[in-house]
Amino acid sequence: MATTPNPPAAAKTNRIGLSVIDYRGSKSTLCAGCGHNVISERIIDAYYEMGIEPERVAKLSGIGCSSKTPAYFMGRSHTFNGVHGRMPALATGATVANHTMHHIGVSGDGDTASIGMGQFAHLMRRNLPIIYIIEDNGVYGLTKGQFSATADIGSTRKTGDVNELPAIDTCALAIELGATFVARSFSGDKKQLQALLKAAIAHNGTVLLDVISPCVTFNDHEGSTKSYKFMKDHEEPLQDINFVPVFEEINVEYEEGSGIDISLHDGSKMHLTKLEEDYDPTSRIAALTRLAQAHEKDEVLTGLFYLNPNAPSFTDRLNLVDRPLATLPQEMTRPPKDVLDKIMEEFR
Ligand SMILES: Cc1ncc(C[n+]2csc(CCOP(=O)(O)OP(=O)(O)O)c2C)c(N)n1
Ligand code: SF4
Ligand SMILES: [Mg+2]
Repeated sequence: MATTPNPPAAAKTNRIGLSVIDYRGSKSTLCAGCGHNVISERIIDAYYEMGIEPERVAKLSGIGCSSKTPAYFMGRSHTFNGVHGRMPALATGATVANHTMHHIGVSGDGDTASIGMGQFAHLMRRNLPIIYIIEDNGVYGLTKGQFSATADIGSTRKTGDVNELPAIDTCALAIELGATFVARSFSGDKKQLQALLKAAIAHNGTVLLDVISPCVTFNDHEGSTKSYKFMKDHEEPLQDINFVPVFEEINVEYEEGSGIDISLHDGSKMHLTKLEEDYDPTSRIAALTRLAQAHEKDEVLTGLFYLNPNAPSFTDRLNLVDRPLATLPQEMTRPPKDVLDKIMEEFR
């Protein structure tokens, strides 16, 4: 007897009716196994799960393998791939021009901590509302694996050369400079990275997310401190992070005193189960002290180091109107003729 085939299962959709395919980009041209590809996957999942319209997202980047990745996620979003180290200037302009969009900047450790350092510092001190991701592999991948400024002292290249300069800790710097959500993760830590990205989307202010992202071609060997093996052996998570978006009910019950809850700008919540007693991520001093201790102990600390959900962002301080500046009519953007005439009179 002929049987009727089952109809194909409907694709799963998020709260705005889109499927995860709607958040994908072009096929990656990066090396197979590159940590950057995994981060793109997490970004796709995070925006899909948060139900953000892709058309409401602007992606900014500089130059490097990492800076190429915005082409590989959210193909329906807006993208500007700029000059090496200049993503922050682009991001500042784009954010001020239309702060009703979600802005995400992707940079590399070279793009940020070498040529882009000046721009990075000023973006952090302004608390611009943007997610700034550093895909951190300790090398300039695109130009064939020179040490970057985040390479740890004593780490070796494949050729055996030893890095003799101390690393710049971009997280410590970001906290010092004024960023209001500062975290480090590892491309191989799916749960932690996903929770941090979703919380980052809910935050109003600068999110600096440094993600250790091994370069399988130039920096994944014995002796490297940014390899998959080194990270698997040395990652020290500060907390177990659970994120509950504002549109979902909290259905996980936590034992009293098992951690801390933090409310984010949009009403979403983070529950941090402490793996270290007494760590307070709302204290800048605690964060800077703990990062300094991690350096002394050669630990690769990950997790949420610092969060201030209440500080005004750059666009709050500017008191911008809630619409793109380019759509404002002339009557709102220039003084009327009689006022201009009066000013001109004063110069006669
Ligand atoms: C003004 C300028 N200087 C130098 C370069 C060469 N360059 C291209 S990418 C890059 C470094 C990229 O390293 P990183 O940001 O860590 O990205 P990765 O490739 O490791 O992801 C350099 C030095 C350039 N493109 N432009
Ligand atoms: S060279 Fe390194 S950073 Fe660049 S795509 Fe290949 S693995 Fe990734
Ligand atoms: Mg790099």
